[in-house]
Amino acid sequence: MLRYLTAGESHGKTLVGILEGFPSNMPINEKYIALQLKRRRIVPGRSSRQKIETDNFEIISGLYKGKTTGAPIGLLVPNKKISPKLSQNSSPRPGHADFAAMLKYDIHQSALIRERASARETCMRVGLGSFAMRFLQLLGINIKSRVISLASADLNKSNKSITAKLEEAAKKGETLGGTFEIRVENPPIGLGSHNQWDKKISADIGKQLLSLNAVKGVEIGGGFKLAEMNGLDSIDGFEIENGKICRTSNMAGGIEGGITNGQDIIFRCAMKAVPGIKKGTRSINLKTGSKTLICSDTSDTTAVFAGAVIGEYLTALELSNHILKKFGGDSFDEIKDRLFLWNKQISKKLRKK
Ligand code: EPS
Repeated sequence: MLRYLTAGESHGKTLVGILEGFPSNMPINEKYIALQLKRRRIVPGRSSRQKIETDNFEIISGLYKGKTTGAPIGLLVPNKKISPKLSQNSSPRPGHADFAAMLKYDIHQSALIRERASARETCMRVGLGSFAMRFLQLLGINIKSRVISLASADLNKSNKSITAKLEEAAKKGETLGGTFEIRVENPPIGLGSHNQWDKKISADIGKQLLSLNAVKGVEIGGGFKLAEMNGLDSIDGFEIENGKICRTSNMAGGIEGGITNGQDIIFRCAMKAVPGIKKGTRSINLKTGSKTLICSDTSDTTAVFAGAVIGEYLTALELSNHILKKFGGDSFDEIKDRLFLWNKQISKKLRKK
Protein backbone atom coordinates (compact mmCIF):
# COMPACT_ATOMS: atom_id res chain seq x y z
CA MET A 1 0.00 0.00 0.00
CA LEU A 2 1.18 3.48 -0.88
CA ARG A 3 0.85 6.13 1.82
CA TYR A 4 1.99 9.70 2.06
CA LEU A 5 2.14 12.43 4.65
CA THR A 6 3.12 16.06 4.45
CA ALA A 7 4.18 18.62 7.04
CA GLY A 8 5.23 22.24 6.92
CA GLU A 9 3.75 25.71 6.81
CA SER A 10 3.42 28.29 4.05
CA HIS A 11 6.11 30.54 5.55
CA GLY A 12 7.84 27.96 7.72
CA LYS A 13 11.35 26.65 7.20
CA THR A 14 10.50 23.81 4.84
CA LEU A 15 7.80 21.54 3.48
CA VAL A 16 8.33 17.89 4.41
CA GLY A 17 6.95 14.80 2.72
CA ILE A 18 7.15 11.04 3.16
CA LEU A 19 6.02 8.54 0.53
CA GLU A 20 5.88 5.07 1.97
CA GLY A 21 5.43 1.75 0.18
CA PHE A 22 6.93 2.84 -3.12
CA PRO A 23 8.64 0.00 -5.05
CA SER A 24 12.38 -0.27 -5.55
CA ASN A 25 14.41 0.03 -8.75
CA MET A 26 12.30 2.64 -10.48
CA PRO A 27 14.51 5.07 -12.38
CA ILE A 28 13.80 8.73 -11.69
CA ASN A 29 16.05 11.77 -11.72
CA GLU A 30 15.93 15.16 -10.04
CA LYS A 31 15.43 16.95 -13.34
CA TYR A 32 12.15 15.07 -13.82
CA ILE A 33 10.90 16.00 -10.33
CA ALA A 34 11.94 19.64 -10.82
CA LEU A 35 9.95 19.75 -14.05
CA GLN A 36 6.79 18.43 -12.35
CA LEU A 37 7.11 21.02 -9.56
CA LYS A 38 7.55 23.74 -12.14
CA ARG A 39 4.34 22.67 -13.87
CA ARG A 40 2.39 23.55 -10.70
CA ARG A 41 4.18 26.85 -10.19
CA ILE A 42 4.19 28.31 -13.69
CA VAL A 43 0.51 28.47 -14.63
CA PRO A 44 -1.88 31.38 -15.25
CA GLY A 45 -3.40 33.14 -12.26
CA ARG A 46 -0.57 32.72 -9.78
CA SER A 47 0.37 35.32 -7.20
CA SER A 48 3.72 37.09 -6.92
CA ARG A 49 4.72 34.51 -4.30
CA GLN A 50 5.52 32.11 -7.14
CA LYS A 51 8.26 34.44 -8.31
CA ILE A 52 9.89 34.07 -4.92
CA GLU A 53 9.50 30.34 -4.42
CA THR A 54 11.66 28.29 -6.75
CA ASP A 55 10.62 24.97 -5.21
CA ASN A 56 14.17 23.66 -5.09
CA PHE A 57 14.06 20.37 -3.25
CA GLU A 58 16.18 17.80 -1.52
CA ILE A 59 15.58 14.06 -1.56
CA ILE A 60 16.77 12.82 1.79
CA SER A 61 15.95 9.11 1.51
CA GLY A 62 14.64 6.35 -0.69
CA LEU A 63 16.71 7.13 -3.79
CA TYR A 64 20.18 5.88 -4.64
CA LYS A 65 22.04 6.46 -7.90
CA GLY A 66 18.90 7.45 -9.77
CA LYS A 67 16.73 4.55 -8.62
CA THR A 68 14.25 4.15 -5.80
CA THR A 69 15.36 1.74 -3.08
CA GLY A 70 12.00 0.64 -1.66
CA ALA A 71 12.68 2.64 1.53
CA PRO A 72 10.33 5.52 2.40
CA ILE A 73 11.01 8.47 0.13
CA GLY A 74 11.78 11.60 2.14
CA LEU A 75 11.46 14.94 0.40
CA LEU A 76 12.13 18.50 1.56
CA VAL A 77 11.11 21.68 -0.23
CA PRO A 78 12.54 24.60 1.75
CA ASN A 79 10.54 27.85 1.56
CA LYS A 80 12.27 30.98 0.34
CA LYS A 81 9.79 33.30 2.04
CA ILE A 82 10.05 32.55 5.73
CA SER A 83 8.20 34.53 8.40
CA PRO A 84 9.42 33.71 11.90
CA LYS A 85 7.05 36.32 13.42
CA LEU A 86 3.40 35.74 12.68
CA SER A 87 0.58 38.23 13.06
CA GLN A 88 -1.22 38.07 16.42
CA ASN A 89 -4.55 38.84 14.73
CA SER A 90 -7.53 36.87 16.03
CA SER A 91 -9.87 37.51 13.09
CA PRO A 92 -10.67 34.44 11.01
CA ARG A 93 -10.74 34.90 7.22
CA PRO A 94 -14.17 33.78 5.99
CA GLY A 95 -14.00 30.99 3.41
CA HIS A 96 -10.79 29.56 4.86
CA ALA A 97 -10.20 26.97 7.58
CA ASP A 98 -9.58 29.74 10.16
CA PHE A 99 -12.92 30.02 11.97
CA ALA A 100 -13.67 26.34 12.55
CA ALA A 101 -10.05 25.41 13.19
CA MET A 102 -9.44 28.26 15.68
CA LEU A 103 -12.39 27.07 17.73
CA LYS A 104 -11.57 23.39 17.30
CA TYR A 105 -7.90 23.71 18.31
CA ASP A 106 -8.44 26.53 20.82
CA ILE A 107 -6.00 28.73 18.93
CA HIS A 108 -6.40 32.51 19.10
CA GLN A 109 -3.94 33.45 16.39
CA SER A 110 -5.51 32.93 12.95
CA ALA A 111 -2.05 32.90 11.32
CA LEU A 112 -1.31 29.58 12.98
CA ILE A 113 -4.22 28.03 11.09
CA ARG A 114 -3.60 29.92 7.85
CA GLU A 115 -0.01 28.78 7.69
CA ARG A 116 -0.88 25.09 7.52
CA ALA A 117 -4.16 25.43 5.63
CA SER A 118 -2.40 27.33 2.81
CA ALA A 119 -2.26 25.61 -0.55
CA ARG A 120 1.52 25.95 -0.35
CA GLU A 121 1.25 22.39 0.99
CA THR A 122 0.22 21.15 -2.47
CA CYS A 123 3.79 21.75 -3.62
CA MET A 124 4.85 18.76 -1.54
CA ARG A 125 1.98 16.62 -2.82
CA VAL A 126 3.15 17.28 -6.37
CA GLY A 127 6.73 16.50 -5.33
CA LEU A 128 5.68 13.13 -3.90
CA GLY A 129 3.20 12.60 -6.73
CA SER A 130 6.08 12.95 -9.21
CA PHE A 131 7.22 9.49 -8.19
CA ALA A 132 3.77 8.07 -8.84
CA MET A 133 3.49 9.91 -12.15
CA ARG A 134 6.82 8.50 -13.33
CA PHE A 135 5.78 5.02 -12.18
CA LEU A 136 2.59 5.21 -14.25
CA GLN A 137 4.32 6.66 -17.30
CA LEU A 138 6.84 3.80 -17.27
CA LEU A 139 3.87 1.41 -17.19
CA GLY A 140 2.34 3.12 -20.24
CA ILE A 141 -0.37 4.99 -18.30
CA ASN A 142 -0.68 8.74 -18.84
CA ILE A 143 -2.53 11.39 -16.86
CA LYS A 144 -3.54 14.69 -18.39
CA SER A 145 -5.58 17.67 -17.28
CA ARG A 146 -7.29 20.65 -18.82
CA VAL A 147 -9.11 23.65 -17.47
CA ILE A 148 -12.67 23.66 -18.79
CA SER A 149 -14.06 26.89 -17.41
CA LEU A 150 -12.96 30.01 -15.63
CA ALA A 151 -15.68 31.69 -13.55
CA SER A 152 -18.78 31.18 -15.72
CA ALA A 153 -16.94 31.19 -19.08
CA ASP A 154 -16.45 27.97 -21.01
CA LEU A 155 -12.87 28.27 -22.26
CA ASN A 156 -13.72 26.36 -25.45
CA LYS A 157 -16.36 28.92 -26.39
CA SER A 158 -15.11 32.13 -24.87
CA ASN A 159 -13.44 34.60 -27.20
CA LYS A 160 -11.82 36.60 -24.43
CA SER A 161 -8.28 35.38 -23.69
CA ILE A 162 -7.46 33.81 -20.34
CA THR A 163 -4.88 36.52 -19.72
CA ALA A 164 -7.46 39.26 -20.34
CA LYS A 165 -9.93 37.62 -17.95
CA LEU A 166 -7.31 37.27 -15.26
CA GLU A 167 -6.00 40.79 -15.71
CA GLU A 168 -9.52 42.17 -15.42
CA ALA A 169 -10.16 40.20 -12.23
CA ALA A 170 -6.80 41.18 -10.74
CA LYS A 171 -7.49 44.85 -11.51
CA LYS A 172 -10.79 44.62 -9.69
CA GLY A 173 -9.09 42.78 -6.82
CA GLU A 174 -11.29 39.74 -7.42
CA THR A 175 -10.54 36.04 -7.57
CA LEU A 176 -12.03 33.46 -9.95
CA GLY A 177 -13.12 29.83 -9.60
CA GLY A 178 -13.60 27.31 -12.37
CA THR A 179 -13.62 23.69 -13.40
CA PHE A 180 -10.96 21.29 -14.60
CA GLU A 181 -10.79 17.77 -15.94
CA ILE A 182 -8.40 14.94 -15.16
CA ARG A 183 -8.05 12.12 -17.68
CA VAL A 184 -6.17 8.85 -17.21
CA GLU A 185 -5.26 7.19 -20.50
CA ASN A 186 -4.70 3.46 -20.83
CA PRO A 187 -5.54 2.36 -17.27
CA PRO A 188 -5.70 -1.41 -16.72
CA ILE A 189 -9.06 -3.10 -16.27
CA GLY A 190 -9.83 -4.27 -12.75
CA LEU A 191 -8.50 -1.69 -10.31
CA GLY A 192 -10.83 -1.31 -7.33
CA SER A 193 -13.74 -3.54 -6.41
CA HIS A 194 -17.53 -3.58 -6.14
CA ASN A 195 -17.28 -6.02 -3.24
CA GLN A 196 -16.83 -3.55 -0.40
CA TRP A 197 -17.58 0.18 -0.12
CA ASP A 198 -14.04 1.09 0.79
CA LYS A 199 -12.56 -0.75 -2.18
CA LYS A 200 -14.21 1.40 -4.84
CA ILE A 201 -11.57 3.28 -6.83
CA SER A 202 -14.09 6.00 -7.75
CA ALA A 203 -14.39 6.93 -4.06
CA ASP A 204 -10.63 6.75 -3.53
CA ILE A 205 -9.77 9.09 -6.39
CA GLY A 206 -12.69 11.30 -5.38
CA LYS A 207 -11.29 11.59 -1.87
CA GLN A 208 -7.89 12.65 -3.18
CA LEU A 209 -9.45 15.33 -5.39
CA LEU A 210 -11.78 16.57 -2.65
CA SER A 211 -8.76 16.95 -0.39
CA LEU A 212 -7.40 19.62 -2.72
CA ASN A 213 -7.93 23.13 -1.33
CA ALA A 214 -10.96 24.97 -2.78
CA VAL A 215 -12.41 21.91 -4.55
CA LYS A 216 -16.13 21.89 -3.78
CA GLY A 217 -17.42 19.35 -6.29
CA VAL A 218 -16.22 16.24 -8.10
CA GLU A 219 -17.94 14.34 -10.89
CA ILE A 220 -17.04 11.20 -12.83
CA GLY A 221 -17.64 10.72 -16.56
CA GLY A 222 -21.07 12.09 -17.46
CA GLY A 223 -21.28 13.28 -13.86
CA PHE A 224 -24.16 15.53 -12.85
CA LYS A 225 -25.62 15.43 -16.37
CA LEU A 226 -26.31 11.72 -15.90
CA ALA A 227 -28.95 12.67 -13.36
CA GLU A 228 -30.99 14.28 -16.15
CA MET A 229 -30.63 11.44 -18.64
CA ASN A 230 -32.66 8.28 -19.03
CA GLY A 231 -31.14 4.91 -18.24
CA LEU A 232 -30.56 3.81 -21.81
CA ASP A 233 -28.73 6.98 -22.83
CA SER A 234 -26.49 6.90 -19.79
CA ILE A 235 -25.26 3.35 -20.44
CA ASP A 236 -22.01 2.55 -22.28
CA GLY A 237 -22.96 -0.27 -24.64
CA PHE A 238 -20.83 -3.09 -26.04
CA GLU A 239 -19.82 -3.80 -29.61
CA ILE A 240 -17.20 -5.74 -31.50
CA GLU A 241 -14.70 -3.61 -33.39
CA ASN A 242 -11.71 -5.03 -35.23
CA GLY A 243 -12.37 -8.41 -33.60
CA LYS A 244 -12.34 -6.99 -30.08
CA ILE A 245 -15.11 -6.28 -27.55
CA CYS A 246 -15.22 -2.57 -26.88
CA ARG A 247 -17.57 0.13 -25.57
CA THR A 248 -19.78 2.51 -27.54
CA SER A 249 -19.32 5.51 -25.23
CA ASN A 250 -17.72 6.48 -21.93
CA MET A 251 -20.45 7.99 -19.78
CA ALA A 252 -19.14 6.04 -16.78
CA GLY A 253 -15.80 7.82 -16.93
CA GLY A 254 -13.91 4.55 -17.02
CA ILE A 255 -15.29 3.22 -13.73
CA GLU A 256 -18.25 0.86 -13.29
CA GLY A 257 -19.21 -0.51 -9.88
CA GLY A 258 -16.07 1.03 -8.40
CA ILE A 259 -13.82 -0.93 -10.83
CA THR A 260 -11.82 0.45 -13.75
CA ASN A 261 -13.25 -0.92 -17.01
CA GLY A 262 -10.28 -0.13 -19.24
CA GLN A 263 -11.68 3.06 -20.73
CA ASP A 264 -10.10 6.43 -19.95
CA ILE A 265 -10.80 7.48 -16.36
CA ILE A 266 -12.38 10.93 -16.34
CA PHE A 267 -12.92 13.16 -13.31
CA ARG A 268 -13.98 16.79 -13.26
CA CYS A 269 -13.59 19.16 -10.33
CA ALA A 270 -15.30 22.42 -9.44
CA MET A 271 -13.03 24.82 -7.63
CA LYS A 272 -14.36 27.86 -5.80
CA ALA A 273 -12.70 31.25 -6.16
CA VAL A 274 -9.85 31.64 -3.68
CA PRO A 275 -11.36 33.44 -0.66
CA GLY A 276 -8.32 35.67 0.02
CA ILE A 277 -9.47 38.95 -1.53
CA LYS A 278 -7.41 42.09 -2.10
CA LYS A 279 -10.30 44.51 -1.45
CA GLY A 280 -10.80 42.78 1.86
CA THR A 281 -13.37 40.55 3.52
CA ARG A 282 -15.26 41.48 6.64
CA SER A 283 -14.53 39.52 9.78
CA ILE A 284 -14.91 39.68 13.53
CA ASN A 285 -12.06 39.50 16.01
CA LEU A 286 -12.88 36.38 18.03
CA LYS A 287 -11.22 37.81 21.16
CA THR A 288 -12.69 41.32 21.24
CA GLY A 289 -15.79 41.02 19.07
CA SER A 290 -14.75 44.08 17.06
CA LYS A 291 -15.41 44.22 13.34
CA THR A 292 -12.32 43.91 11.11
CA LEU A 293 -11.42 43.94 7.42
CA ILE A 294 -8.88 41.42 6.16
CA CYS A 295 -7.09 42.21 2.91
CA SER A 296 -5.05 39.60 1.08
CA ASP A 297 -2.26 40.55 -1.27
CA THR A 298 -0.79 37.11 -1.68
CA SER A 299 -3.70 35.09 -3.08
CA ASP A 300 -3.76 33.69 -6.59
CA THR A 301 -6.22 35.41 -8.94
CA THR A 302 -7.31 31.88 -9.76
CA ALA A 303 -6.06 28.54 -8.49
CA VAL A 304 -7.87 26.54 -11.20
CA PHE A 305 -4.86 26.14 -13.48
CA ALA A 306 -2.64 25.09 -10.58
CA GLY A 307 -5.46 22.87 -9.28
CA ALA A 308 -5.67 20.99 -12.59
CA VAL A 309 -1.96 20.20 -12.43
CA ILE A 310 -2.11 19.19 -8.76
CA GLY A 311 -5.14 17.00 -9.51
CA GLU A 312 -3.02 14.97 -11.94
CA TYR A 313 -0.51 14.09 -9.22
CA LEU A 314 -3.18 13.30 -6.63
CA THR A 315 -4.80 10.97 -9.14
CA ALA A 316 -1.38 9.46 -9.92
CA LEU A 317 -0.80 8.71 -6.23
CA GLU A 318 -4.16 6.95 -5.87
CA LEU A 319 -3.87 5.03 -9.12
CA SER A 320 -0.38 3.84 -8.20
CA ASN A 321 -1.74 2.75 -4.84
CA HIS A 322 -4.41 0.66 -6.57
CA ILE A 323 -1.88 -0.85 -8.96
CA LEU A 324 0.25 -1.90 -6.00
CA LYS A 325 -2.83 -3.34 -4.26
CA LYS A 326 -3.85 -5.40 -7.30
CA PHE A 327 -0.48 -6.51 -8.62
CA GLY A 328 1.62 -6.55 -5.44
CA GLY A 329 5.37 -6.74 -5.89
CA ASP A 330 8.21 -4.85 -4.29
CA SER A 331 10.42 -3.93 -7.23
CA PHE A 332 9.44 -2.02 -10.33
CA ASP A 333 10.18 -4.84 -12.81
CA GLU A 334 8.16 -7.32 -10.77
CA ILE A 335 5.10 -5.06 -10.95
CA LYS A 336 5.66 -4.23 -14.62
CA ASP A 337 5.84 -7.92 -15.57
CA ARG A 338 2.64 -8.69 -13.64
CA LEU A 339 0.76 -5.78 -15.18
CA PHE A 340 1.86 -6.67 -18.71
CA LEU A 341 0.86 -10.31 -18.21
CA TRP A 342 -2.54 -9.19 -16.87
CA ASN A 343 -3.12 -6.87 -19.82
CA LYS A 344 -2.22 -9.72 -22.19
CA GLN A 345 -4.68 -12.08 -20.49
CA ILE A 346 -7.47 -9.47 -20.58
CA SER A 347 -6.76 -8.70 -24.21
CA LYS A 348 -7.09 -12.39 -25.04
CA LYS A 349 -10.45 -12.56 -23.24
CA LEU A 350 -11.76 -9.60 -25.21
CA ARG A 351 -10.68 -10.87 -28.60
CA LYS A 352 -13.61 -12.28 -30.62
CA LYS A 353 -13.52 -13.44 -34.21
C1 EPS B 1 -2.48 30.43 -0.53
C2 EPS B 1 -2.16 31.76 -0.34
C3 EPS B 1 -0.90 32.31 -0.84
C4 EPS B 1 -0.46 31.56 -2.08
C5 EPS B 1 -0.32 30.11 -1.67
C6 EPS B 1 -1.68 29.55 -1.40
O1 EPS B 1 0.12 32.08 0.08
P1 EPS B 1 0.33 32.79 1.45
O2 EPS B 1 -0.83 33.71 1.71
O3 EPS B 1 0.44 31.66 2.41
O4 EPS B 1 1.61 33.54 1.25
O5 EPS B 1 0.72 32.11 -2.58
O6 EPS B 1 0.28 29.35 -2.66
C7 EPS B 1 1.57 29.00 -2.56
C8 EPS B 1 2.44 29.62 -1.77
C9 EPS B 1 1.94 27.86 -3.39
O7 EPS B 1 3.13 27.56 -3.49
O8 EPS B 1 1.00 27.25 -3.94
C10 EPS B 1 -3.65 29.86 0.13
O9 EPS B 1 -4.26 30.55 0.94
O10 EPS B 1 -4.02 28.71 -0.13
